[in-house]
Amino acid sequence: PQTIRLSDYRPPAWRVPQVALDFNLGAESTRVTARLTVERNGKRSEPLVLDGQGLTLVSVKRDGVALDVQPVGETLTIDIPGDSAVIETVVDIAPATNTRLMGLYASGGMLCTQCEAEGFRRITFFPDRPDVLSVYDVKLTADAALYPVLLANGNEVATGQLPDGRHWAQWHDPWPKPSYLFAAVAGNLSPLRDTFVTASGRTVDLAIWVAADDVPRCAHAMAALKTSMRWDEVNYGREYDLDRFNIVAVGDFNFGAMENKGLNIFNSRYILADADTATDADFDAIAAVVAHEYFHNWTGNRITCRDWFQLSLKEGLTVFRDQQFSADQGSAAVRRIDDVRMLRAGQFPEDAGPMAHPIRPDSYIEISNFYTATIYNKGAEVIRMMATLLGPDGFRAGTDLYFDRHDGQAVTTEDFVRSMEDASGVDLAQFRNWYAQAGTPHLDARITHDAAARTAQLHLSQTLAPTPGQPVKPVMQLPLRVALFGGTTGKRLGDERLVSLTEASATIDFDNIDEPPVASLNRGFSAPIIVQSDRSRADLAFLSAHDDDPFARYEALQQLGQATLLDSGDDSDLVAAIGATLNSGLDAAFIAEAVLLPSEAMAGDAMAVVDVDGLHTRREAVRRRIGSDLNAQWWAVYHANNANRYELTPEAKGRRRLRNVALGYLMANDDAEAVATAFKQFETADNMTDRMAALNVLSHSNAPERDAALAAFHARYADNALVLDKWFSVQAMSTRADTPAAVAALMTHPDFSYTNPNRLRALVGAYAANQVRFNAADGSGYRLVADAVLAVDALNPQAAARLVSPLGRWKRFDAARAALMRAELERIVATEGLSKDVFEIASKSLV
Ligand code: B3K
Ligand code: ZN
Repeated sequence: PQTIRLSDYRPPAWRVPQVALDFNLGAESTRVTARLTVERNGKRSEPLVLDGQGLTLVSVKRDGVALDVQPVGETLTIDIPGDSAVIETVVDIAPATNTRLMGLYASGGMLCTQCEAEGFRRITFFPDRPDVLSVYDVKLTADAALYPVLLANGNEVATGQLPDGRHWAQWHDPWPKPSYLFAAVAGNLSPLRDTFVTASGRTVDLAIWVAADDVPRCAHAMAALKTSMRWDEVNYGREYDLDRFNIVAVGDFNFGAMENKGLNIFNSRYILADADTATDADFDAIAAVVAHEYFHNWTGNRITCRDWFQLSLKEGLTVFRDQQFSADQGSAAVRRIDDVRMLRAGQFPEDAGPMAHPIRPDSYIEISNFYTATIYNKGAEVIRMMATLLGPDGFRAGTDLYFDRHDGQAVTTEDFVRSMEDASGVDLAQFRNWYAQAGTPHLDARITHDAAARTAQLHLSQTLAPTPGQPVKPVMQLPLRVALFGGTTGKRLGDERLVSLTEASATIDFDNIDEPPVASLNRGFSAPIIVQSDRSRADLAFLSAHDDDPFARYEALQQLGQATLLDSGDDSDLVAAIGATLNSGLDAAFIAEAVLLPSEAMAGDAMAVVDVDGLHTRREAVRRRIGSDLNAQWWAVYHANNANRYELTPEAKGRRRLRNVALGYLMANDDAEAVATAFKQFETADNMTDRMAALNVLSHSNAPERDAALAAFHARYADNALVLDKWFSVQAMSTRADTPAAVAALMTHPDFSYTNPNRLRALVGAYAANQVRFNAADGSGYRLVADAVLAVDALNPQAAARLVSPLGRWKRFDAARAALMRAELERIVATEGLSKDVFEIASKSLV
């Protein structure tokens, strides 16, 4: 397969200011007639080259005259003598057999589209690239009984009935957009409706479209939509720009959701929620994804990407915006902890592995493989660092200038950075390395104290290891929030400082330091880096009790936990620090996160070679010790946070979380009272958070209540696909030794399906994240995942490719496991007819 390079970018030879699409819809066969008004872009003499994939071409006309042309491979080339023309193509497509879920496909009786990044070419012939912006007129015609609702981007301008039982709707989107933002839906759907009055007083009709039974489960998503619309007006000065905003939820969807202009299409897991079926984490994720897609209306749609190498222009910025939004809705500290946990779990391993790429990559084989934690989550960290360096006013001036300057354009990350610089006067020359460099910088920090001179010196030095294709690294600019605490008084010594480290090493001086200081470093996780310091276990325990930055306080306890997992020594200081945190009187949601041990994956990332079994044994032993030494405290926490009535407030969510963390520690020793308590909670819970938490702790247990709970859960939710996903996941993530066999059996369960991406991720994706059981020494986990990759690749390459990366981590493991993982990667690469999606990840993983 061909490698696409950023350095080969050229502007399009033809522009397409107008598009008229006419869909004659049917699940088995849909006819698409497209009329493109094309104009030569400058003086280039090239023909018009249109992309098309899997289309059956019926006819082509140029200015009304039939042409005798045929596609070659995946392009259709049309000669145009003058500087403009109207090109009309007619094609047939087959939604019902479209298992890739790209282009127009069928899901649960409805027809819907997914175009980003390159799905529009599976609907019609088109220059399917983000720098071609067009105004769309779309007519949808379909059977009125099967598809009573017909939706497309923008505003509905006309509808009508046909004598044969079919009907039609005509939609117009006044905002020029790239083809990846096109959307259409036909289905038997019911709306939850609402309205929103914008800052300038326009009323917007809002609707969330789902199956009739699901309408009551849309209220939370609707509330989140309205909150995010207001939030974007207040915080970024961005108002919605159409009279309608539609959201459709579908059961078969390759990722979370899609920001199509005025017609967002969502994976139903990010829309549907009620107390009985969704956990607190689900509710939070729904609000975050609804906000994210809404925020794309400005960061992505009004200003879009010039080419797909610029993907982080819209994704990093929009993730940053949704993180800020979520931080404003509840505990900002806990939200930051979640964001960093996700970055460390998903992005740091990527940055340290074979697929490491900068947030602005230089090349790709398949763009779908680059919707990564690096582009999204590290991309958001890069925006956050600029916000830190510019300060709130400078950053807002920067985004204002960006919206002003580039509205209606398809631009680059460089355009964004220049707006930031021009508006604030801050020089970001060195900072730009963050866009071009892969890898996670390491920072070494040591503190020295001169008691006589009453000064302290913080010695900092940074390194960035080579990554594939980038053997030599430049010095990065690291914005570091630091503070010192007095080791005797426990008080902060002076103000927090923002240090901008621009050299390989530097010493920062502090005056008036009268007691031995302990350094609080990278507070708020101000830079997405790995910090190594000479702080002792006592220093970390001290910070976990005294640091006044909540993230740093959490981090101190996590680092103490990490140190405990990595050495076999005494763990009583950790137990004491956790006990003290439980008694700190801090917010329950914060305590719940702080007292959790780092995951096995997190601890493994810090080892030269991951010791799969040793780490599991050690972590379980530490957990049992925390569970038994603090037994009385855990019971007290468990009972003190027992609500008698379910509420969805931040306080109630925090109490549920802490109570369920306590239940986890109580279950660490599998004692009878804890098992009985968990089972009772499972049976009597009035909400999914508590029911699922109980099922989760039971899933690791050998008690008979475990199987009883799993059976009851399945029976209760047999008709709810989203809840059944949880039933699959909880078994795939069990630490029990029989999990590999259990997962193999679940692969043949009647409710398992290779074609539904949620179900696939719930079972196979969850299993691949179960460090101790996926990495079973006999290689059975690797074989199971590789078999799944090959089975799914024939149906849905994007979904298959996502499952390959766990195998690509072989360098991190012992020689025996590495050989087994490589053997599976080799088997995948040798398979005939492999998609380029899977080929790219598997072949790069072998290097
Ligand atoms: N922009 C979409 C992602 C599309 C993924 C294509 N492979 C969702 C989002 O980031 O909002
Ligand atoms: Zn996005």
